[in-house]
Amino acid sequence: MKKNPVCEMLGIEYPIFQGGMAWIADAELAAAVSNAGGLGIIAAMNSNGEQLREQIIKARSLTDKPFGVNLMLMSPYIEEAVEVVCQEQVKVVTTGAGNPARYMEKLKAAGVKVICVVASVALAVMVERMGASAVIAEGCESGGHVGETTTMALVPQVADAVSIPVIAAGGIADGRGMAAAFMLGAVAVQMGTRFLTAKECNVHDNYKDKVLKAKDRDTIVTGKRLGHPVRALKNRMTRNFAAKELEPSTTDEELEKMGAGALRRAAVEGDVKTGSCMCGQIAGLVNSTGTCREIVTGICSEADRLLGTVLSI
Ligand code: TUI
Repeated sequence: MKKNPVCEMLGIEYPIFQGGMAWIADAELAAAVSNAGGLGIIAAMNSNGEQLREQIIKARSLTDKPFGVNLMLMSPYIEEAVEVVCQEQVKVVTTGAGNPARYMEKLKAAGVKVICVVASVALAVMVERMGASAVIAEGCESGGHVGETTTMALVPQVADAVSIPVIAAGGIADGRGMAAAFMLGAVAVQMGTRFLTAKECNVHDNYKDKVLKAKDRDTIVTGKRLGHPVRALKNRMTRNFAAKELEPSTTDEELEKMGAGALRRAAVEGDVKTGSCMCGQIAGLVNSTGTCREIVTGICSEADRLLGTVLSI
């Protein structure tokens, strides 16, 4: 890889971020990705302040490379999480699932770089004005909480609208995806689904197996009615949810209750029938495990080779 603005800004070797997946992206996964030369990211979503601090300290014991924390803005622990990342002087945070306006000044004053996940050009422009160091343009191919625009359409429009670096996410799991993202104007990529099957990922084996077996049309988006659409693998839970969501007699409270705790049930307990296996559309391409090092270096060398080919035409 040639000189890269995101690598230079963060002091990492390869322009690959690991998505901050709730209940999954722990200190061990983040440290493994950082040790491989990418940016590992700890999910703060499922931790209170002290649990998050433990994860940050654990990551520091496992790697001397930079890593980040993902602040999920809908988390019940968001205020505590912001406090802890400032106190612990975490180098970089990513924000997602909302507008980070309320926390920008505090984070920046503590010297924390803020990189915001955006699903629209409007939010990208807004966070640039608020002092974000970069944006992650995440298309609706992603797993978990999704916007409405595809990566192919979102990334070039965001790249044209902002001057800060753009990281592409959603539907990327190999060197072809990374090279394509670069052609659209991104200078780095973030991947979640690809790291679900990594050797160092502690997600339950039942969840990993389901991702490994998934085909192209095996994900579905539910929860649109509640204002937070979520992409996950089709199973009993999502089929049931999708059917109930269409029934006018189902209340929003009933739907919220069905969704509550579902990700933890799948990711931690391995209940992949009644739990939610959040995962992106690219799962059909993820057919093997591998170490984080194999994933990061393999994808970068494939992208490098492809981009070289494109550039030498
Ligand atoms: O946040 C994610 N993905 C997630 S969070 C999550 S945890 C969860 N658990 C249960 C129900 C719902 C979520 C699982 N996956 N990705 C980042 C992301 N942010 N994707 C889309 C957005 C986004 C969407 C709209 C960011 C901002 C936005 O607009 C905010 C505004 O107010 O303008």
